[in-house]
Amino acid sequence: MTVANVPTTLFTGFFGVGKTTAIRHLLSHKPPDERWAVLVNEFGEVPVDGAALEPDEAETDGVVIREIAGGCMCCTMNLPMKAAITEVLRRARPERLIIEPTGIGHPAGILDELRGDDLRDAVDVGAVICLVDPRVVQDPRLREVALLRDQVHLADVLVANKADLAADDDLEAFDAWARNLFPPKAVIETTSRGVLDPALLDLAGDAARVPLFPHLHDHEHDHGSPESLDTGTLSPGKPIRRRSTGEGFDACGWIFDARDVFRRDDLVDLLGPPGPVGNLQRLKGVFRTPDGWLLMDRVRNEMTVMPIAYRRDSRVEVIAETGNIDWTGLEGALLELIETG
Ligand SMILES: Nc1nc2c(ncn2[C@@H]2O[C@H](COP(=O)(O)OP(=O)(O)OP(=O)(O)O)[C@@H](O)[C@H]2O)c(=O)[nH]1
Ligand SMILES: [Mg+2]
Repeated sequence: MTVANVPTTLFTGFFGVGKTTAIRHLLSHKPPDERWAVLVNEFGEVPVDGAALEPDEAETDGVVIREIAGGCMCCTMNLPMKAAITEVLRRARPERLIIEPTGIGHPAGILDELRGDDLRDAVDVGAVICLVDPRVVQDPRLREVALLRDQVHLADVLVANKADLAADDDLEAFDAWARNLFPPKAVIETTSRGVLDPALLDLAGDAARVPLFPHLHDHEHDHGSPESLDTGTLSPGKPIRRRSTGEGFDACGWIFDARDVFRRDDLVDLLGPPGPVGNLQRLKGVFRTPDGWLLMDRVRNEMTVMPIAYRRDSRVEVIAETGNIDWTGLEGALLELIETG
């Protein structure tokens, strides 16, 4: 039996806007007897979201999370994306599919793929949900970035997330801007921590929305090496390192042996804002420290550090505008934070 018409929702939005947070919130409202699949594409080669998304043991039931690392799902030529969707549909046979592209994924390419010959019958694409940070609206430099404009333009549902961090005038500006967009949005929401009405997943999308910049995703970039990350060969003090580039951004990720233990406070000083690392867009890491395993999550100059259940290895992924970070220097600094003896 082939899968057919699996309700599918695409979450778009720039690096760190809260896509995964919103998906986690929706997963926590999943009816217990349903099976959902989540496909997450990360820009860098070292996936961290999977570790962060791993639900508590009790919640694992009925949720399948699949990560596609190292790339940009937006490329129409990106066969791994199509293969991953096909595989997750066939193997997990989910009753719902949620897709999170990278922060710089162009939704047009993904939507073309989902509505194309190979997947059209398998999935039923619902409303496209785009998250934005409302603080961006008053910054024309950011608001006018073509990719962000297309993420917004192709969305049926526009959500201002991180309302808790925005000033009242940011939220008012967002509202005025969102209501003036053409064609109009089906739903405009303001929220914090990705709290969204699960009914949005059943909202129909408007397939007639077309991109303003259709050629943006005809870009060239380096998807890095397709080789798998073989963590079986890790040894203490000798991390695996992976780089990828594209769209004016560089990503570098490391995976460390689980026996490497990092000095917690020095780690926060190194990787947190303002920090010596330089101007970065996004940082996600899980680290073993003497106080336990920690998740570090930084979006530009905001960082949170919290305990995490993941225990397999320490790993970190950093994304910055091209040329902003000395990766070898950062690797050296990380290695110096490993406790010895
Ligand atoms: N203060 C605040 N923090 C938030 C909110 N939503 C998400 N965050 C935090 O912002 C950070 C990024 O959230 P994610 O959900 O990982 O964002 P994302 O869009 O999936 O990020 P990428 O996949 O890396 O592009 C995390 O530390 C979240 O806890 C919010 O409404 N308010
Ligand atoms: Mg995410």
